[in-house]
This record gives sequence, C-alpha cells and structure tokens, in this order.
Amino acid sequence: MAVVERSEQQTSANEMIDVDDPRTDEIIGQIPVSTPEQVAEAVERARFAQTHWAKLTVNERTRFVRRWLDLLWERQSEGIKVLRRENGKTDGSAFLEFVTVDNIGQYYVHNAARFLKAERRPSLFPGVQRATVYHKPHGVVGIISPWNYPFTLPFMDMLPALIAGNTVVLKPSEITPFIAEWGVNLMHEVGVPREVVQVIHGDGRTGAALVDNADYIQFTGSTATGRKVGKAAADRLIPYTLELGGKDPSIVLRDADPEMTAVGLIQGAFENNGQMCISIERVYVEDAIYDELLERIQHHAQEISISPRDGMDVIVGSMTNRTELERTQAHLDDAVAKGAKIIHGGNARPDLGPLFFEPTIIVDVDHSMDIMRDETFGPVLPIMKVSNEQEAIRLANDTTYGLSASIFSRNLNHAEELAQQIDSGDVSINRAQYATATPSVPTGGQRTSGSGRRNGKEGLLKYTAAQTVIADNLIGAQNDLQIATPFVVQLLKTLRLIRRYVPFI
Ligand code: TXE
Repeated sequence: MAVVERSEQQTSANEMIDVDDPRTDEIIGQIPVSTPEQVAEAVERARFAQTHWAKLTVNERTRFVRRWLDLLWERQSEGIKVLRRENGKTDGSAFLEFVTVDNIGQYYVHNAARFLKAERRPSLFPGVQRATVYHKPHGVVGIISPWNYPFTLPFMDMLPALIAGNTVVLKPSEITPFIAEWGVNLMHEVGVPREVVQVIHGDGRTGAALVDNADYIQFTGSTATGRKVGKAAADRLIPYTLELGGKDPSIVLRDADPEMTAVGLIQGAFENNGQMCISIERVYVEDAIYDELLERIQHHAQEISISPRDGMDVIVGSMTNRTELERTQAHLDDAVAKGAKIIHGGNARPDLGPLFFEPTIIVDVDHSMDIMRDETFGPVLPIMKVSNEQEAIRLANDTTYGLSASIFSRNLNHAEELAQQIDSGDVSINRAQYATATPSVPTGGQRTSGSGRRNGKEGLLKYTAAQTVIADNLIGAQNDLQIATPFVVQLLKTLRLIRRYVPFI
C-alpha cells in the first residue's frame, strides 16, 4: 500500500527505500531511488551504447551470454543466498530460478543466430527482384520486473533482448532489488559494457519514468499496473509486452492417474507459496475421480514441510509480502463464510516467521467466491467437483484472465483437443507450468493477463522490428513513365494466371 501511495508522489534526490528479509522482518539494506532525470540519463547512455552493441555479430553477443551463464553456474550458491534473503522462498524454488534462466540462455545461445538471420522471401517479380527481411533491434529495452521470481523474470527477458542487439535498462522490484543487481554485476564481470546493461532502482515512479524513455517495454507485474504501463506506452507509440496476473485453472478428467495428479496439483499450487502468475489457482475435478483424488491429495499434504531453514527438502518457505498474506486470509474467510470447507491448513504461522502461511486445501468452493475469481497469489488449492468435462471447460473460461492452464488425463490426444478449448496462452498436460520452463515455446497471456509472448523464436523476434529491403535488378530496362505499359499489363495477367494455381513464388 505504501508503494501505491508513494507512486503518486515526486521522487527527490537522495531518497532511499528499505529492503527487508521477509523471513525475519530485518532490514537488510537500502536502495537509492532514481529520479526521472537519472532514468532519462541512463536510457540516453544505453542508447549511445546500443549503436556499438548492435554492430557486433549475433555470435559475438551470444559469447558474452555463454560466459555469463557459466559464471552464474559457478556462483549459484552465492546467488541463491542473495535471492532468498530478500524474497523468503525455499532453496529449491531459488535453484529452479537459476536452472530456468540457464535453459533459456542456452536455447538462445544455440538458436539465436538462425532466428535473426536475414531471410529471403518471394518477390513480386521473381528473378528480377529480390526481397529480404532483416530483424533490427528496437534500441533500448526497459525491463520492469516483480518480486516473486526476481532472478528468472528479469533475466529470461534480458537475454534475448541483448542477443537481438538491444541494450537494457532494468528496474527490478523495489521489494527484491539485490539479486537483479547481483546478476547484472556478473554480466559486467564477463565483459558486457556497463552502459549495455544497467540497473535503476525505485518504485512505480522509477518504472513510469522508464516507460517514458525506453524504446520497448517488457513488463511483468499486476494487471492494474500493466494497464497503466500499456496506456503510457501507447501514448508514446512504443511496442511492449505485458505479462500480468492469472487465475489459472486445472481440470482433472475421470481417467487421470490419481497419484500423479495429486502430486502435480500440490506442486503446481504451492511452488513459491502460490506467488506465481502461472500458479494453479482453482481445480475442477470430474465427479467420478473426486473422492479418490481428494484422498491422495490429503495424504500428500501431510508430507509438505514448511520452514524458514535451508535445504532442498523444504517445500514451502515464507511469503514475501504482507499484502498477499492478508489477501490469502481474506479469500479463505470469504469462501468459508459462503459454505466452503478447509480440509488442510488454513492458518498463518507466526511461530515460523512473520509471513508464513500453511499450505491450504479448500473444497466445496464455487464461482460466487473471491477465491475462484480473483488472483489469490498465496498457498491455496481450491477444489471444485464438476459433473463432466464440458462443465469444467465452461468454468475454466469463466474468468477475465487467460494466462496458463493444466489438464490431467491418461488420454493425451483427448486432453490436447480439450486444451484448445481453454482461453489461455498455454496449457500443460499432466504437469503444470512446464510451458514457461520450456525455452522453445512461446508463453504469455491474453485478456487481462496481458499481451505479447516470451521464450521461443517469438520471444526473440519481438525485440526486433522487421525491415524489408526489395532490390530491383532490372537496371536500365524500363524508362517509360507509364507504370502499366502494355508489356507490364500482359506480364501481370500472366503472373496472375500462374499464381491462381501455383503458390506465391
Ligand atoms: O505489482 P506491481 P505488486 C500480482 C499479484 C500481486 C499483485 C501486486 O496478484 O499480489 O500483482 O504486486 C513496478 N509504472 N502480481 O504490487 O505494482 C513496480 O515497482 C511502471 C502478478 O508487486 O505490478 C515493480 O517493479 N512500473 C505478477 C513492478 O512494476 C510500475 C507478479 C510490478 O509491480 C508502476 C507480481 C508504474 N506506474 C505481482 N507501478 C506476475 N505476472 O507474476 C509499479 N511499477
């Protein structure tokens, strides 16, 4: 709340923001707030550097990325400590952030040159003309990132932006600023010039100033802020990608494997305490498998460890902000008041730390409840019984969001057909969230979950504008001012006849 209030005010020189460890409430450091003038200067430096950076070959740029990925792998345990200290997540979740960035980086290292290569296309008059499409970088990409995946999110977007020939100014969340700075310092260590990747700090005011100056905006955050960013970008007519909130549905069909599904749902809902845009936020289970599945879920729920301690065996750590903890509690209270039943968890755990909340399973929910309609962003798994798959699809689509979804079934072909009936950017079958972790495929949201995609060929080419160059080789052949000479008319008629039957050549 403090952030929202502050974002309406002006920034002043020497203003600082405290950063705390959510596991203890201890202040671990401060960040200086960049003023709009400082943001404009950072973008100007990046713009100047970009002309040089873009002159390197793609392979020269990917070489920096490769070196960075290697250094990152070496220094991973140090990075995980930095990340956990400001975010509160478990060792396992932090490790996965590093693996995801590494996978995406390696994918672009190996494929970017091919994706960015100038491409010959069929020309209007084949043989005498040649048409080539070039992929030119936009210039300075501004990345604005949130606190829930403070390492993965900025860097998975930064790598393709840099490889495509852009320079980057990153504004990490003011709640988790140090891991972003740590990663960027490592980039400088492997030789990426300081002006090519810069970090600026601050809250919404700094983010807004970045939108006012950059040539492209990559934003991940809430739908409300995404709307503001989209409007500001539209004012300047700059391109952007918005990756916003979600209310991801999961559908369990009667033929699903109960054991695999129970584990998949628990992982999909409780990873990082459910503080993930692609977290499973609601589950629709066909009547025929409901009781058996619930028994398996309850069985595994007993095994979920919740603790502030180190170790890959801890499943649930601290939440990051009080806002999400309070909203989780409010959604549960609203659901229970309307007839839902908590069958596991349901309580805050101040004995473990100020922001610990038990992983919670709640049943007898329906769409009159906030928990089935608004993004909870907490460790909650709401499960609803449905009579058939069409009811499940209808309810899955009964939302303003459209980010990600999952289906559990033994019949992969049927599940894949159903997947196409869900309005979301991706659907994972038999395991949630795998699309985002798969570097080769585009992911992203529609409706109020945003626009644009990350990852895959699409996630690289979006950082470029296509420039077409058509070269006419009929030098000296046509000196007539009349465009449609009898010869040209005849030629066009013949071409039209050919193109009626032969694909455009
Ligand atoms: O997000 P904000 P918050 C959802 C989730 C969460 C809620 C609020 O439900 O509870 O959003 O989180 C910067 N112009 N998600 O408040 O405000 C801000 O400084 C430009 C889902 O953290 O969207 C931060 O760096 N930038 C989401 C970033 O935007 C602005 C992940 C995100 O902050 C700005 C996070 C402005 N006017 C939260 N105002 C997901 N998709 O995973 C703020 N910022």
